Amino acid sequence: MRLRVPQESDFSTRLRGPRLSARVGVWLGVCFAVAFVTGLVSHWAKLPDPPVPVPTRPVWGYRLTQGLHIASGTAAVPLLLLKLWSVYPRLFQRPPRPSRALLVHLAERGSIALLVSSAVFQLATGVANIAQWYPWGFSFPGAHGALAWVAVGSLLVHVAVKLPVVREALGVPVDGTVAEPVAGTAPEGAAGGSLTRRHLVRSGLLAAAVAVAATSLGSVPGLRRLSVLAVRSGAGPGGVPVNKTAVAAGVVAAATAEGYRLTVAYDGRERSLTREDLLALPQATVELPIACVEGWSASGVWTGVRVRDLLALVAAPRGRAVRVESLQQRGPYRVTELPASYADDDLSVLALRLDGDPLALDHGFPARLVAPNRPGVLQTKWVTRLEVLG
Ligand SMILES: Nc1nc2c(c(=O)[nH]1)N[C@H]1C(S)=C(S)[C@@H](COP(=O)(O)O)O[C@H]1N2
Ligand SMILES: [Mo]
Repeated sequence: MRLRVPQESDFSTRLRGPRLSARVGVWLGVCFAVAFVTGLVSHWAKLPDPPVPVPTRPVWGYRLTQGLHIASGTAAVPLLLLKLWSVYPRLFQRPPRPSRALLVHLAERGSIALLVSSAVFQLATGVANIAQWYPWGFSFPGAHGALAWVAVGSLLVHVAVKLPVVREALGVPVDGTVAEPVAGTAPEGAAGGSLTRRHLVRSGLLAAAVAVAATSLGSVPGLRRLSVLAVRSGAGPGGVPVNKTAVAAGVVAAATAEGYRLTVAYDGRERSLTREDLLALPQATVELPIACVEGWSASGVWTGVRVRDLLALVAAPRGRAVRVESLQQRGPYRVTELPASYADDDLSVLALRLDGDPLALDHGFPARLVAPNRPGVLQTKWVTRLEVLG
């Protein structure tokens, strides 16, 4: 047998072709659009000083948008695999002879290469981030956020180039026997065998639904047990999962020390409070979710001192952002900035209790920030200093 490079026409299954690719592509486009928009929302919510304040209502806003972000990204994984399967014989297309047609061909191939590699990069890094596995040297949020623009940009170019083909393919029945009049593609007759294109599209959607259910339903109250592949779905103290533990953050000794103080500072004035002092101040009880960027979320009933009551102790004016500092010595989230809209909000508390019990060490004992409609990464645990910014 002689080995040779295959040609596009060697791939003879009649399932492949524009009618399949276009239909899978539409669903994939929906997933990428949802992921892109919710990703922008997340980026905005994490800005230390957003040009437009992030609304603090609804309190479950980030829970919804980030849940959608992870669900759409997860659904896109099987759909992207099906889409790549449906088009990969085109890798073996012979380029035209040197001419203007070759330049057009290379430009189109180049944009496809960019689209495929950025789409694979986005899904692969997203899944790795959920697993908290970082086999690379770059910052995940930075790279994932930048490549989102590449993916969406090359997706728009791809849709524009393919629009005539897509419209034609969507205009004919998915399994009809109408000849495929699109140049450069193998003819698509009725799909052979018992597997039809309709079955294939539905299988892709079913795989997407199963992937979402297996990973994301843990955040929907009452459905946690359906979420067999969810990360951190085992409920922690008070029904709220634990992300980074006190041991992993290296704060056990500092958080349990007699000498623990919360310091509130503004303009040279400082107040230092023990946990007992904090418990003696007027307490507020709020029901707010922890909504992690990784997609899981859980609601808790938190009791503690309103942030704005603490700021009043040093006579800080309203409308100021607050620097929130953790006992944690290392890590990107040991210091966060609480924009003014949150600092002023009735529902923003320095929580001392969860579900009526003293805060668990892993949930941020002696005190942790909980604010409405706020990304989980910024709900700082083991808080030791609040500094009102000038
Ligand atoms: N100091 C500190 N606070 C932190 C973190 C951290 O690593 N260090 N992780 C954040 C993240 S990513 C999330 S999702 C929430 C999780 O809170 P929980 O573990 O109480 O559920 O805490 C946030 N607060
Ligand atoms: Mo998180």
